[in-house]
Amino acid sequence: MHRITHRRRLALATGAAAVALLAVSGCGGGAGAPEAPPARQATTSPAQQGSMINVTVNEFSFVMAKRDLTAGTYTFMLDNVGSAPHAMALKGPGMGTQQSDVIDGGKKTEWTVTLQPGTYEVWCPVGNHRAQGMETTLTVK
Ligand SMILES: [Cu+2]
Repeated sequence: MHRITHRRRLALATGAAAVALLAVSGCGGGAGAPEAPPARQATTSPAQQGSMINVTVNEFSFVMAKRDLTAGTYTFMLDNVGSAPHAMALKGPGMGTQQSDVIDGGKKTEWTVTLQPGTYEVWCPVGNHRAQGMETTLTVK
């Protein structure tokens, strides 16, 4: 009788997994740190020629978006949000007394003037509106 023992051992080779290292190449500083953006100044836009200024008129108020200006040419965008007719009058250096068109309630008009340094009176020349509060002042430097 023959007993044949047949053993085989399989040597399992454990393959070492190669870990691929991603080399981060810092090449010459091409991709540098982000540069700080240029500083921006939050300026209110200085008065330029033809600057528009919103003016809202009502019974009985006179509201200007800006009342401190520098000398130059301005277009007043007059918006009558009331129901009575209104207008805008100005009195000051270099212009004497002038006024815009009178506009009915719900209408708009534009009025362009050139202002010099000084203080201007602003009011509504319709009826007795000025006495009822439709007036303000404008300072030009
Ligand atoms: Cu008025």
